[in-house]
Amino acid sequence: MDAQGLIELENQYGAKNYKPLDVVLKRGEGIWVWDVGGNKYMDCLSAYSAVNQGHCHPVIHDAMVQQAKKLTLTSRAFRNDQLGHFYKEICELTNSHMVLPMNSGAEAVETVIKAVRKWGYQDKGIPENKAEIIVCTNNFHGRTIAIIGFSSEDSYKEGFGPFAPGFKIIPFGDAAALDAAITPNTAGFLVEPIQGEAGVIIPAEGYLKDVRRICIEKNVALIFDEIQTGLGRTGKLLAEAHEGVEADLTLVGKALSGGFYPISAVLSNKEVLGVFMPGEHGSTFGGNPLGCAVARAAVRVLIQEGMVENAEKMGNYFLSELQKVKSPHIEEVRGKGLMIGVELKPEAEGARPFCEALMQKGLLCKETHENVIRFAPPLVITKDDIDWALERIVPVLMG
Ligand code: IF1
Repeated sequence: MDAQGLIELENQYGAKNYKPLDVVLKRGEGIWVWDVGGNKYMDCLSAYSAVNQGHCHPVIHDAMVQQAKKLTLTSRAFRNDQLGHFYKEICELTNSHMVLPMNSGAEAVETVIKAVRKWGYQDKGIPENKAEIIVCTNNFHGRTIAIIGFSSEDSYKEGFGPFAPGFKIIPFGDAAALDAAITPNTAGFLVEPIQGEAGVIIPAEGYLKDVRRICIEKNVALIFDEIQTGLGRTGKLLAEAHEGVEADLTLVGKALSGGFYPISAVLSNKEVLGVFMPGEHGSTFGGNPLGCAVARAAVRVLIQEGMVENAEKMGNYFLSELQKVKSPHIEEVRGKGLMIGVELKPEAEGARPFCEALMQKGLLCKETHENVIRFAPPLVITKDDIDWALERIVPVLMG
């Protein structure tokens, strides 16, 4: 069936919760994807940083196939021979002391909300049902009812209320606002080190250090949502490393599986995640042997193939070249590693037409918040690949 036929099937049967570009993809390899018509594109979105290792990485593929022949799911009523290895490897890699595996990023966020609230009641002495968690404006942490309830984006909330109480919103990047917002009932502060969906918003140097200091001083659990910024995307294994800080709890997902399988995790010191007693939390697929085998391979290739260092080097090159583009449409070009945003001026009338023009030239990227073009290719990209992309991006930006 051709692209139009497949699009019509989607339109006939599918919920309309997305407005995708009209490109129907059939195959992916590394940074490249092909549509059903055989046209080739460079993927500059990486499935929102879930395919950092490149599409269909052979080592991760083989790990998945081998495990899928042996054991895929047992429930956590029993143990499996992949979980302990995954725990040890991910904790040693991230200097964590405890881990709780889940499936989607949103589930990891929901998990950390439960853990931090219980820690607040049990260890900090917050009165029952009074725990507060502070978040930032323009946050994106997922799509569940609790999470959209603390979004500052009305379009994510309209029609879905009522929402969970116990959240307070402060401006992103403003450590003084955090200090002022903390009360004796504050259990945690949940923040993306760089806001992705908000349009690659990078806080001023020192912000992460300041919020780390404030949370220690006031005994508030610092939670970094690294589901998008983590696992090499910003040129460090975790974005927190840019300021040499460590959160109390770190959330990872997306590229934790290299795009092969939904797996996420809450990484923590023992003090907070240790609050869970048997039967208090879990999920059918959380910690399953197939997901763990895939994650072990995905993390192994990320490190062994130098993808984190490559993201830093290629990101610096890509960003510096984009910053040279003297386009009348550009407001700002910003980024860290291979997490780059090109913000357009309001008079450019939105980023979507630029993404559609780039698609015609063989490059797939996505607008965010109307006027930002996000460039986030797989971390295996080379300088030649970036030059190929720039040959297409510059004329579109200058158009
Ligand atoms: C969609 C956005 C990106 C995330 C951070 C948690 C989650 C995400 C920082 C939840 C997920 C995805 C969700 C996807 C599109 C994409 C997205 F545009 F929605 F905001 F990346 F920027 N924390 N982000 O970025 O993880 O439950 O999806 O596994 O909902 O359309 P998830």
